[in-house]
Amino acid sequence: MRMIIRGFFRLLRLVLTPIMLIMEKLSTPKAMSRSPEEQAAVNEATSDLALYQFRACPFCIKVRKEIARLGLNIELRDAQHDSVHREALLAGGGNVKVPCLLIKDYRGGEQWLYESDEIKGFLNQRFG
Ligand SMILES: N[C@@H](CCC(=O)N[C@@H](CS)C(=O)NCC(=O)O)C(=O)O
Repeated sequence: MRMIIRGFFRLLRLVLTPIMLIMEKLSTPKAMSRSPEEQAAVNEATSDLALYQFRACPFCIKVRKEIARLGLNIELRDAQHDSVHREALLAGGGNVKVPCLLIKDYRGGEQWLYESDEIKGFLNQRFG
């Protein structure tokens, strides 16, 4: 019975994942425009950020769309299939829950920000 249930959910994921990714592609907004100098400064600032995420997680999609809207180059780290990123998220953030934004500061400190709305709020405040 457990095998059937697991198989059902695997099948559901197989069907839903491409649909969600197509929907994401179709509904991702255009990036806001900046001067080359402004964009260079933003790129420099976002080099200290990384988003731990799953490809087909709706909360991650929400954050990725905001990242696209704000025109940010933030490294995306797959915490679902990449065991190194998964372990790093667990060790640093304390929980394998996504999305989670890793924010590094110039002194080498780290903040692990969970919750899609919190992440969106942070990105908007800093780059919006
Ligand atoms: N309220 C959270 C929900 C995040 C969430 O439920 N993420 C799922 C993936 S879609 C997850 O990480 N589940 C693993 C877990 O909770 O252990 C948000 O808005 O970020």
